[in-house]
Amino acid sequence: MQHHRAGFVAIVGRPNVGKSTLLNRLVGQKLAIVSPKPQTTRSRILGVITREDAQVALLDTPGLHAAKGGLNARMVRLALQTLADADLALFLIEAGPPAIDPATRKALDQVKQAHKPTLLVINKIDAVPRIQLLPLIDRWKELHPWTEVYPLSALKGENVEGFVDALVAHLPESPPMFPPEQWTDREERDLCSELIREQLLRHTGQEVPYSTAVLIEQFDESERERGPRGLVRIAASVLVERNSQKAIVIGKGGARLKEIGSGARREMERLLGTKVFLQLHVRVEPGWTRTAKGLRRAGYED
Ligand SMILES: Nc1nc2c(ncn2[C@@H]2O[C@H](COP(=O)(O)OP(=O)(O)OP(=O)(O)O)[C@@H](O)[C@H]2O)c(=O)[nH]1
Ligand SMILES: [Mg+2]
Repeated sequence: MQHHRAGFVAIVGRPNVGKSTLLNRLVGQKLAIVSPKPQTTRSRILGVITREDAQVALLDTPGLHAAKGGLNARMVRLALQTLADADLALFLIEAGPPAIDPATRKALDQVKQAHKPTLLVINKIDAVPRIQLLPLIDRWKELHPWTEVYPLSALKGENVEGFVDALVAHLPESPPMFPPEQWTDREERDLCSELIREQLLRHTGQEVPYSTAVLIEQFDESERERGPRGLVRIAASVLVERNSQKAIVIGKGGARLKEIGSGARREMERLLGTKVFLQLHVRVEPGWTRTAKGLRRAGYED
């Protein structure tokens, strides 16, 4: 009989390299929000793949970056802690020219210091000419004794087939850690709160996304099971740090907040499989990203 394998796999790398896109691709569900802006992911997100012979517990993490304190430092700590606790690590980079920037070099050093078996994943191969790939692989092979080097495109799904097999091969023999029906540790209300933050990232520029948090104030499912008339009522607060940011989020005559709300509502309806009635309210919480108390109030418990 074949032995069952199971373990935790940490997905780490610089911001924006496609870690969350890869998580979603592998789990086959939109679990982590994705955006073209760096520092999209703020927490550790579990996605479980269960098969007959194995269970892979993937952990998406915030991007590794130079952080001075507050929310950003907390995000980097969380990523490094997840790496330290994992059985196997995936270090994601973006395909491109072989030159390595100092920030990527620093992230590589952090991965080396973790002393974990690590697969190098070269993501976004759809975005570069094939001819660039071999020199890039050679360059990176010189830098670390990778368990394996795996070029793929998380967005397009190129070369993703077989990737889970590659992960399983490096996991310890172990019984499953989660019941087969469990695919995440996120509650629906957390996922909904993130869907609002995703729209905020999409509809606001510059510093605003980094100053926002979303708190679900009400998640009323009492009318959910009414068949075609089923409904979930959700009320959420959008926290910002300054009055000027509040004005930006609301927009002229409330136009931007309306767009954010309807975008988020559509995504929630897809997730929950029912109609959603969503109310958003913008609140100023001065400097919440910088103090422990502020972080707690914004739902980022340590
Ligand atoms: N062309 C291309 N774009 C990709 C690929 N994977 C991800 N992206 C894009 O890269 C951007 C960042 O993706 P995310 O998955 O949010 O990146 P992340 O590493 O989780 O970023 P943080 O959470 O900020 O650390 C998004 O615009 C994605 O659509 C890929 O394989 N090819
Ligand atoms: Mg992410």
